[in-house]
Amino acid sequence: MNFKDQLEEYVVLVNEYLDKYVVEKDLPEKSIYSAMRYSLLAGGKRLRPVLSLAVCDMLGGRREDVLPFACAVEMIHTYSLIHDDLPAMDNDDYRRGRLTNHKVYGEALAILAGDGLLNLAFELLLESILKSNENRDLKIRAAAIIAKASGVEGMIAGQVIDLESENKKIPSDILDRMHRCKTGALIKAPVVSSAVLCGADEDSVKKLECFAQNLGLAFQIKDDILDVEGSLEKLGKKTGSDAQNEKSTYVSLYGLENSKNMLNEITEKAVIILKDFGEKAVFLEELAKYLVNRDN
Ligand code: GRG
Repeated sequence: MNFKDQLEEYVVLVNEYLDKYVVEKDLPEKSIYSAMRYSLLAGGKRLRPVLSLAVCDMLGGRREDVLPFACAVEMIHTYSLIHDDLPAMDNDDYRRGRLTNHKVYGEALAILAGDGLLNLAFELLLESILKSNENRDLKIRAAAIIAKASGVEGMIAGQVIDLESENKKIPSDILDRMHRCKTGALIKAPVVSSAVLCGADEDSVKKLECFAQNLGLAFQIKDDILDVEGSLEKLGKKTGSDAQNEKSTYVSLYGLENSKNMLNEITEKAVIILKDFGEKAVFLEELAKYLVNRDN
């Protein structure tokens, strides 16, 4: 299968799973289901679950074992976007090509929709662990990786650094830490948790972790570039917000051209690591290159 068709196949699998897992309910509290689904099923690249599924296929694992973990990460990611867009955080009006959650449902319900998705993600992980005894230790290890990556040693740490570095120039080591935590942790988690679930040996897990670390960094550099060069129509969110909020970014620290060179170099590093996995890594290799040229 060619790259685009394979990518589409993964995205469809994820969308169908999420659509079935988070369903509308005719209950007095039905607005929470509507608010969660509004952001969860609003498109999005599904990069994180796609990474899980691609690692699974590369390692010869079972997709049905990995899919719940992959979708739990996407739910956590969507919660973080809903909260990140709130007036108390980045105060954004558009996300995934539509009005942000709080613009439609109000701030209070948007906070609860984020909380709801975060909780549902862990319900899904626990259900998957409790379902059978098979590979239970691996599933627990995978869930622990996801929990840590989304918590105060991962994504939330990055968000705190981000909030506290508005309107000031931060040194490059703090910028690296911020992005390793805020964006990198939730890109590394689906890769590493999938490798663990598929029973990969420690050496392969380490290599894939290193691949994901570089991919996460490259993804963030591209995100910073798109905030300068992208458009609302293609990105589905406002551009120029980093400059407006006086945020330190790779572009503000190193300039546009240097950032583009860094993006290429770091992507190349990620791709080289995949060589150890041979032919089977071709999708991940193409995905890394595709992300360099993405416009959303
Ligand atoms: C706990 C109140 C509270 C808030 C937490 C942790 C957090 C809010 C926000 C940080 C997460 C964040 C917004 C990171 C930015 C990462 C990033 C580049 C997001 C965009 O990811 P894409 O491009 O988006 O993959 P799509 O829409 O394609 O899924």
